[in-house]
Amino acid sequence: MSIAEEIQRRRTFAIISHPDAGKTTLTEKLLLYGGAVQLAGSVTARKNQRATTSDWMELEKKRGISISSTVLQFDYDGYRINLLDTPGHKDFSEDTYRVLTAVDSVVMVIDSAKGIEPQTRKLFEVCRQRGVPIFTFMNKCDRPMKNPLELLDELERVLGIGAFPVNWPIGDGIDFQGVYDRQVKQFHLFDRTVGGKYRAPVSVGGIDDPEIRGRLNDQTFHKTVEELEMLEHAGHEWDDAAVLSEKTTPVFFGSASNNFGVQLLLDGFLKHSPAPKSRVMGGIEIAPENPAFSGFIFKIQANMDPRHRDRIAFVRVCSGKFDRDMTVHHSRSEKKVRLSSSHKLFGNERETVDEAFPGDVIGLVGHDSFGIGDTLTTDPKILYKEIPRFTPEAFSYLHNPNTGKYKQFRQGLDQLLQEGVIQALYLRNSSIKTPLLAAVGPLQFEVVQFRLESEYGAASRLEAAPWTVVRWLPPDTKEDDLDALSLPTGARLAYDVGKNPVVLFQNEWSTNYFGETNKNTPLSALPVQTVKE
Ligand SMILES: Nc1nc2c(ncn2[C@@H]2O[C@H](COP(=O)(O)OP(=O)(O)OP(=O)(O)O)[C@@H](O)[C@H]2O)c(=O)[nH]1
Ligand SMILES: [Mg+2]
Repeated sequence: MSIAEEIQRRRTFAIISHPDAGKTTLTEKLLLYGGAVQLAGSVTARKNQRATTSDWMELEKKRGISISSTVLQFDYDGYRINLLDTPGHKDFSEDTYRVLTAVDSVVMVIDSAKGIEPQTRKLFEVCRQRGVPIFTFMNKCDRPMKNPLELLDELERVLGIGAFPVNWPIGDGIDFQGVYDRQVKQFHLFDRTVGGKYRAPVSVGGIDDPEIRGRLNDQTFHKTVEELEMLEHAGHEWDDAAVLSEKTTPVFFGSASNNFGVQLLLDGFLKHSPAPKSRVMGGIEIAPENPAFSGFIFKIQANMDPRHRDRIAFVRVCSGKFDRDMTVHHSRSEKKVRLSSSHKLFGNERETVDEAFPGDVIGLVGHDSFGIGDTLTTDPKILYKEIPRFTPEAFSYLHNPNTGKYKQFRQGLDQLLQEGVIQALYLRNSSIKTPLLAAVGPLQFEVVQFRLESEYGAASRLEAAPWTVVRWLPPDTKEDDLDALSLPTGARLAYDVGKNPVVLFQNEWSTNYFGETNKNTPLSALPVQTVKE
């Protein structure tokens, strides 16, 4: 296969939504229908745990929510799929937003009973800004749902995107029986399977098929036919160009937990979603066909596999071909490094990979100098600046209650900081050695404490700090200038990990007051040099 063909068959996408809409459930079902697992939940069922392939962390199993994104690579129908399941909770949105830099399209999952929820809306905006095409899955049609026409209307009204229904739900709630494929004008009526572990048996037929008609009661049949006529009347056609330019989102209905509509989503998505395309960086266009290998690190994760206890840097390949053992330029250190330990990823399972192409996400092990955002390339002129930063809004001290475990505590915390699980700040002129942690949301503290304990055997104790706002000072601010600032009561000066000076404020009011009393010192919500160009 030529490189061009390899690129064309790659599909790299994320599943996004508000918490609990069913992303992880849908991920699992895509694996089932994609032939990557034989039995939904099987990877972990073997170990007698009720969990999914993509929620593999202890804490995720315990809380039933995703706290970290997961990469799953598999082959299906000639495609090489790189699927990324993301956490929905806003406290973990930094992780989700980083993933959005690494994908070419997304599947947005909506709980059909709830419609568009706040976090979905935010993620949608990010996709739109980045020019990422969006496919929509209206999930949980097996529960009392909103009127499907209303759901389409909501997409157009709330998100301002055209909605094109690819299939249509037949009945809802306990009467939900399947979907109508508007492309080929066929009913797909499914049977439920126990726990949705196996593919749902399906009968397929046209509107005149007596078997199909016999399975539907008069009310459901007539309602569906009426709605379908209305849709026909509206006269929209599938328009690939409108989807790729984010003007329209194709909408699929179904139920992930019952496996209804999953196959149609998978096939429709693969056929119409984009292969990897060029990226523009600093005015230069880097096409995937560019002979130079290039990619960037969008995520770092340690201890994925308790048997290995190492850290993986996740790289999105953007151009050229990756070969195991190749030597590349590493942007942060400006050094040449040899990439020997490379893996393809499937949840927390990994397998050595010898080559990879644009669109692929690979895991590199054993490079302590790699950080989030770093570019790896054979052409040092290529430099990606993709990774977004977030402004922390929650601050806490993290104490080590057990001095005998100082080494584990420190080592664990350093690792988690490097992963970007949380940020650390250092108070200026302070004798306190206790780390001050800064998070986008408080659940991040819980993750740090849990992982310190379970992965490093280090207990910890949180103590709330009195600030709620952090602002960066101009990076060239001198120590003397810092001394000369007039700080409102309760505010403190500190440094971030990059030694950039920041001010911590108790509240917005105090932040504004600083602005008035220090008119020549502009504040910024993010470190100045990393603000996206
Ligand atoms: N009735 C019904 N329940 C569903 C369906 N799909 C998922 N669920 C349930 O919804 C709950 C949340 O599902 P998840 O897949 O964990 O949701 P998520 O979007 O991954 O959640 P986060 O990752 O924490 O944001 C679980 O209890 C699922 O069993 C569906 O089609 N119908
Ligand atoms: Mg999840």
